[in-house]
Amino acid sequence: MGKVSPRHPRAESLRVREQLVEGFKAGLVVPEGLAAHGRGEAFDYILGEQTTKQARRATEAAAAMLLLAKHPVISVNGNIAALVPAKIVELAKVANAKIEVNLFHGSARREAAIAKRLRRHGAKEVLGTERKFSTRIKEVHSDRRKIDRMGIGAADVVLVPLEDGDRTEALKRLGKRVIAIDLNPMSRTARKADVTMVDNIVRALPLLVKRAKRLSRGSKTNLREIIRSFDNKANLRATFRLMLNRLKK
Ligand code: PTJ
Repeated sequence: MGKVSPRHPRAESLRVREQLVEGFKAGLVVPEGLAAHGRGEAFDYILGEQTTKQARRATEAAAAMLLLAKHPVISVNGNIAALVPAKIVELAKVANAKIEVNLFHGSARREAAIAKRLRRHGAKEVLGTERKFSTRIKEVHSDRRKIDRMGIGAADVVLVPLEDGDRTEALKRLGKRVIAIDLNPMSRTARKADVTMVDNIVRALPLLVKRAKRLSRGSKTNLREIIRSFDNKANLRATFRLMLNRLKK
């Protein structure tokens, strides 16, 4: 890892930053992505930089929802492609999901670079880069309105790691179920999603893959029961209380 010793007390956090900077230099990440990561880090610090009980519960529900979906789609942006490309590909295989590049700061060049990175990690198909399948959701007021007809357009469940609230609301209006990964439990995305994993994507994705693998060996009745008994709002409130308690201490 670059110039930072693995014995540095903040080695893991610094390693993730380095990975993101490398992604920036490789043309995957936008400068805004670095700022967004910094905001995430602040929330992660308050959470103790660990996966909480609430995040585990949400991850279980997210895995169940992906496995029960008819057309699950994983939406990928620059930060995700830089930090967890292999896990995205693994999750797509386990959940039989499609992968779609969908960017807030749209750019054909970056779309191609992200798709290439995912393919290098074993993705057979990456949607969101071909004009002929491209369509628009007018409810979205950013470049993210451009979606793939075969991907998010046809999806019943969409996983949106690192999201802006605008699209989550639009996807909900279109009748889709949304799974979000966002370290900010107060964000519009976190509040509007059906399942919100308040966790760092570098921990959340590996755990989601593990849970999906385990649950895929069980029954559909069990998956339905996991979703039925999960209350996203209550889970978010519990996460927020945990953060407040940590701040008080
Ligand atoms: O690659 P693009 O063009 O799609 O752009 C990506 C960014 C991240 C710049 C874009 O999606 C954006 O502007 O996002 P926001 O609106 O800043 O929201 C990002 C959210 O993700 C914030 O609530 C952060 O707290 C959260 N976040 C940042 N890093 C992480 C994170 N959540 C989980 N894990 C992280 N590592």
